[in-house]
Amino acid sequence: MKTAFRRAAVLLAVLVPAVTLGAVPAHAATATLSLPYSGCQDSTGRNYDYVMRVHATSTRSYPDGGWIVVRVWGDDPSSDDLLLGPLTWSFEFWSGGAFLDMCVNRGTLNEDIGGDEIYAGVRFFDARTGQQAEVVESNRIYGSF
Ligand SMILES: [Ca+2]
Ligand SMILES: [Ca+2]
Repeated sequence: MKTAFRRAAVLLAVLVPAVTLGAVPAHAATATLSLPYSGCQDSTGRNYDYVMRVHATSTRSYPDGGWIVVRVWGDDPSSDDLLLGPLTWSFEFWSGGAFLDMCVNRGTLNEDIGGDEIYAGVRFFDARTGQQAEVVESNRIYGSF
């Protein structure tokens, strides 16, 4: 199951330029988690319930490229549950932002009886150093999956 999700996510990855906002402080990464669409089909034709999207931005420069690692978590009082990932997207150049799309099922997001609290942890790695350069936590999605 995890392997299937991972493959879907990697194949659906798209890197597109995002508008750079003047108000964003230098070197501050952001991550916005959303469920923009119902229904998602991976490259093998398998169907899922949702497209889950991370809009990641950073004003840091990555002259040699890098990669982004995403983990989707269910927020809990004691310890958070890893629901999906780690998923990795590589980029050769960085233009300020990227939309990272994944196919997910309701069952993956149903981390609690009743309401669920979903967020993404996003880590940026710089290919020049091979080291983690930035880390950011997304907003929460509250729902009953
Ligand atoms: Ca929870
Ligand atoms: Ca639930």
